Amino acid sequence: MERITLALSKGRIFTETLPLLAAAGIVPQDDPETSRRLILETNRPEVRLLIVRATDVPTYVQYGAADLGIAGRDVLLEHGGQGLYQPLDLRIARCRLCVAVPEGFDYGAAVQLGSRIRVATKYLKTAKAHFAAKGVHVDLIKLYGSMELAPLVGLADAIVDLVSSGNTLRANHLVEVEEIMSISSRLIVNQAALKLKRTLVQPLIDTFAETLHDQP
Ligand code: PRT
Ligand code: MG
Repeated sequence: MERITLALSKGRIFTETLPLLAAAGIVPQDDPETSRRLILETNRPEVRLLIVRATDVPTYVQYGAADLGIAGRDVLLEHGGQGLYQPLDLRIARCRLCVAVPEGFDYGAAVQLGSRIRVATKYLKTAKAHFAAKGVHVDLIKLYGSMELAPLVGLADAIVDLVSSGNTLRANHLVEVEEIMSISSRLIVNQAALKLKRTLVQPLIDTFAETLHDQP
């Protein structure tokens, strides 16, 4: 039997993908929040899900360990997208990538003066491209999480991070000073799988597209 494998992360992406899968008649047999299984069977024997870290999804798909995947635009930009076909913006797990600074830090003045600004972020490539395009001098510091802490303890002047409600920034006395881009998650497909498993892959892409089209 020919099978297809979809890689995705647990948490918000899994939760927001469930209705799309349901529209395609796919129901996972386990809940990744409670199960320790990393391979989830579904009600359809030819479809299974891999639960991986959000940043690892493009890698699984690039190398064909998964035929399809769902990943944020933030993650795809850092990965580079090699070997990936990106047919659909699923409009889920939405947020924005922003520059934020401590309350009271005059970002505009620092930029105008041409000062070097220290910026902590997980998104090195995207941040580098953003500041280079604006001609802002920055020293980028790579972190893997909790970027909001960096300005509070003097590690950085600013951060580049994802914001949705803004509660995390507010709780840490940070303010958003620049939106770099809006973010949502995309369906990604291994280019070889698209050709070799077209009879299974294409209908799934089509159903997702129709479901999105029917949403406001
Ligand atoms: O959490 P983990 O370290 O395991 O991995 P991850 O953070 O890469 O995964 P996950 O599941 O948290 O995020 C997966 C994807 O969801 C990201 O790649 C984004 O495309 C998308 N997404 C949407 C978000 C958010 N909204 C979001 N708010 N990812 C992270 N956040 C974080 C943000 O980094 C910040 O710390 O939530 C905090 C801000 O939220 P607010 O509501 O307080 O503004
Ligand atoms: Mg997270």
